[in-house]
Amino acid sequence: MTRVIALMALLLSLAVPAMAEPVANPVPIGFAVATTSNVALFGEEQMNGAKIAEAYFNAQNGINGTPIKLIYQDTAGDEAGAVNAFQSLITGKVVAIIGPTLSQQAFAANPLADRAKVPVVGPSNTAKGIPQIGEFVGRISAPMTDVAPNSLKKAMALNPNIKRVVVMFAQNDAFSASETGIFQEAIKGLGLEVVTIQKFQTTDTDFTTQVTAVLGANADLVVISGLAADGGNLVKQLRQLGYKGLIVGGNGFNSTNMFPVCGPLCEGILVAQAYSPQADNPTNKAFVAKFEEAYKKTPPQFAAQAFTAVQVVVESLRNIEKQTGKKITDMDLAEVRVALNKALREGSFVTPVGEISLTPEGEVVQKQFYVSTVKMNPDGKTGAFVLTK
Ligand code: 1QQ
Repeated sequence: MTRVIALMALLLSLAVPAMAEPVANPVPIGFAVATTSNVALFGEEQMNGAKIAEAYFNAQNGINGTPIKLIYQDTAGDEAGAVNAFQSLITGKVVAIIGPTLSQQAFAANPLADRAKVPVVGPSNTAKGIPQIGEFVGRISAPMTDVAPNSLKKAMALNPNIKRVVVMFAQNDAFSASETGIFQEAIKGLGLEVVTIQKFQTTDTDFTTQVTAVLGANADLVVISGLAADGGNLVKQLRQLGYKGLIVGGNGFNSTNMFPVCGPLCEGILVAQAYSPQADNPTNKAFVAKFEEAYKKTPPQFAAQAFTAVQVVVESLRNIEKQTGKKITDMDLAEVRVALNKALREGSFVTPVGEISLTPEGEVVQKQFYVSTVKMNPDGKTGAFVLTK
């Protein structure tokens, strides 16, 4: 008898690892962005977009009747913070992770999720090489190869006499280093001359050395790849010390939270964008209306991309239920993670950033991009991205 019990216990213990671990109800989706540090200038906009998405999709019956729950984790601004956030979401049994904020963080944290077979949807990672991190890594944020050069063409249309270009970039940030390479190639492709390349750090606050070099170079155009805090201060000091020409900012300038940093001196910066609040599709109209109602302002790109990331996860989970005839919450977590990674690459989604899909490698396919000019309000702290004609 004792031998039978011992045998049964042994069989049970052997069976445990193979036993299905169901997905929780509501369905947990990890959302890991920076809500502290300088990078929170972006993360705050991402959180705003995510909260609208969570309420919106749950009001639309969630996953065919099962609600979703975003599990928020602060990544702060560095790699260690992103790694910790991802680790805790993976062990916290989420079906997918949306995040992190920076490409710099993605290169450190995404391999963890990839090894655990947890799909990652990058909401704002635009450096070259992100989808190639692994099979479980994808993004809905268009790479700067597709987006950034548009702003240079607009700058040339505004000032056909541009010849001498200064390029500046934050050398300690993977996105900025990637984007400046794309800018430099595009500048040469347009027949312009890069007269000097100036480097800085995202932690810098004093840019006197770099600005002096810009003024000495007699440039018609300054092209900056940095993040919102450093980028804003750099623009401010360029203007204060007398630079009068056009300024093109990269994706790190795509936050209205940069406006209080350069204040009235943000006026006129040109920025290429992967989102326009004016985009004419039903999801964007609903998103803009909800966002304006909640926050009394127009949604910025990072909020729209955060909403989009939640949307592609929700719609892919719905698609899995449709295809299998099973409820997500009756399925095994590991099985759902794998099925979700596949479904993300098979769907087509009408989102605030337009109709998008992901390639098998996880790269976003997006059709439309925009260029906007910063217009500051008389208060000198708020302003808007106005589509450049
Ligand atoms: C990246 C970016 C940043 C500007 C996101 C906030 O594009 O790190 O890839």
